[in-house]
Amino acid sequence: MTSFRSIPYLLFGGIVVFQFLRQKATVSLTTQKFKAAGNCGMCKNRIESALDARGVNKASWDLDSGQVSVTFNPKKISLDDLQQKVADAGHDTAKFKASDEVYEALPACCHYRSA
Ligand SMILES: [Cu+2]
Repeated sequence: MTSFRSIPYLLFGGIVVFQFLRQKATVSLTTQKFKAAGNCGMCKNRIESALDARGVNKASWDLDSGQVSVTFNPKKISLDDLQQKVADAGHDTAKFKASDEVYEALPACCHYRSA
């Protein structure tokens, strides 16, 4: 039988469940920008493919500004993870540098580092 003493617990439990459902319902997407080095349309495709990942809603790289604009769910993937993916594909970002090995393997037209 439900006694008065259990009411605070029921309320607390109700709040926990409510907050949980509310979090589930609100898919909080964020759009962030970061610099990524590149030269051409092939770079654009490579950068955007690298960002085709779980938690990413859309991503585009602008050739003129060298800026990536990415819309993602921060609960599923972090901005650092995204920058790391781009660096892994061969493109230096604001935060991470591509390894020389990956960079050298890019087609000549994509070599954005000055000699
Ligand atoms: Cu390129």
